[in-house]
Amino acid sequence: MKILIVYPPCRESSTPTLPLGLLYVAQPLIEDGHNVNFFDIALEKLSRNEVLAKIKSEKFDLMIVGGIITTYSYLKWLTNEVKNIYPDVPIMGGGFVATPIPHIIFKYTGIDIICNGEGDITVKEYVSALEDGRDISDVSGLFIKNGNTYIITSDRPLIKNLDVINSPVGAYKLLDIERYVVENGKQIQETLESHNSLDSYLGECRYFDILSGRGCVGRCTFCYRMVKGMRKHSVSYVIVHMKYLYDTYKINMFLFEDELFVDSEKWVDDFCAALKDSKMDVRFSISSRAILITEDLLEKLKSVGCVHIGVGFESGSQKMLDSMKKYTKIEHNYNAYRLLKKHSMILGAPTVQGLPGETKETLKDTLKFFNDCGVDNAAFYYATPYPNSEIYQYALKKGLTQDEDKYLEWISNSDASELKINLTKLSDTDLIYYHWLLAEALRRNRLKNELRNNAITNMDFYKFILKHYGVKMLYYTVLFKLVWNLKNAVELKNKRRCAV
Ligand code: B12
Ligand code: SF4
Repeated sequence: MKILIVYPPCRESSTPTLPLGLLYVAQPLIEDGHNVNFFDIALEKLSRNEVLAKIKSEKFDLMIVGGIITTYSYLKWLTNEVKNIYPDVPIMGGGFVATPIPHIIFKYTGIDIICNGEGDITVKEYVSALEDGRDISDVSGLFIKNGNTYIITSDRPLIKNLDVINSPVGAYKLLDIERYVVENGKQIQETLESHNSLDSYLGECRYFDILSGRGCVGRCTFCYRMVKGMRKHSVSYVIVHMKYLYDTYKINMFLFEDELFVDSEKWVDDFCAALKDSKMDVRFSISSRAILITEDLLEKLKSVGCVHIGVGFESGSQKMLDSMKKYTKIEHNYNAYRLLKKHSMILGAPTVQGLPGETKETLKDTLKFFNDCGVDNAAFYYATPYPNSEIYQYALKKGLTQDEDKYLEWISNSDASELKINLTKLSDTDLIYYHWLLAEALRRNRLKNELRNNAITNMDFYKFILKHYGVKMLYYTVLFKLVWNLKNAVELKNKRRCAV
């Protein structure tokens, strides 16, 4: 069967991100001998007309689409257009943009079938049933459009042993991998350079996304969990995959995209030992929870090339951490930050402001946490309800997102650094103001740390001031000049009046 996989951009101007989910969907189809083509729209940087022209030039029996919720608007446009051009070709959707909202997808887009959960086995069985002309409602894990409503087929059991899924090494060949490796590599290299971590780096950064497992044990109120629980690949599976990428694409910087790399101490120990034995000279980035960061863990990870750890700090207010069900104490965040600094590892700390219950006091607590701790690398996001998260249900109940289609259009093509919806009793202005104060605190901390470490030269210092305060300085200079000229004009006028 001829299959066209299309990856719509999560943001129309964004740099390409490796479409991991769709690569895992493509792999079993290639193994089954199907003729698969992959089209990453963000990578090709095509206009909408060019996209349609390209699709019109292709012949295919099935189209597959997926992505995150911020592609909703693009996906809606694209699939409706494709349905007009090829009314008889089925369109299958999946991933975070489709699975949580079948009622919306079937009503507003051109998608006919949605994968309910993991796609690795479901897609294989669906395509095989389609090809053989069998009844697709016998395939587990599907939502099938049926007039104005839809059918839900039997549940697809979770794949218990993740190692039965082959790494998508065949699917990589469908894409121009070099582009992702280099374009993302440049960005990562800048981050490493700006944190003076070049000493621990290996020259040109050749970057790749990879998974060591799926899922998370947490249940934070702002997070969408497609499947329950957490599963890890075996250490040997991960090392073999890394070695393939190291040998084939010369990858020297891996980003583990799973939410929780640090699962058990034993797994991490075995991983570090196996990576050492493999003799691969690589660097990597992982994610963990603050509570799991220990001195011993960091020493082990650093010794085999870990340079960056993402830890969801989320807030500096214990009240907010509790209400978002983070199951973390502020002390864990302090401790994690202290240890990461001690071991000169880069921290990536996403935080979220504006969840229900946020007040000026809780925001001040977060500000205090940032100032006390001296955190110099974090990302500030506004609480944005994404479908099927607990706060999405809250927003629906409160009538804040009553027209779901309009709301999903509104949050499309953007990220949570823009205030899209206010779930608090604070005014929008207050929320934006505190957000800005936090960003300022971060900049100050960065500057202080860099000065303290003597890590910057005078030239760097002036560059930093110009970069972060240049526009403000320009603004104040213009304002000052205006006031000064006004004052002079008034004085001149007075002098003239006196003279007359
Ligand atoms: C990598 C990543 C990103 C990347 C790129 C995302 C991408 N490639 O699409 C970047 C960094 C850009 C990103 C950004 C954001 N992200 Co993000 N990100 C992830 C992350 C960590 C990994 C995604 C992944 O590759 N998973 C692994 C693959 C194998 O799983 P999968 O994609 O689910 O695919 C499987 C199934 O879903 C299914 N499937 C998927 N598609 C299809 C299609 C068909 C037809 C079929 C049959 C099956 C199928 O089969 C696959 C194999 O089983 C996830 C969390 C996670 N670990 O899943 C969050 C996640 C996707 N991100 C999320 C969010 C909220 C964001 C942001 C909006 C956050 C923000 N702070 O602003 C931004 C938006 C950026 C923007 N608009 O510019 C949410 C998505 C919520 C939602 N409903 O969409 C997630 C789930 C995190 C969370 N738990 O809340 N993200
Ligand atoms: S926010 Fe992080 S810790 Fe919380 S459930 Fe999502 S992935 Fe897990």
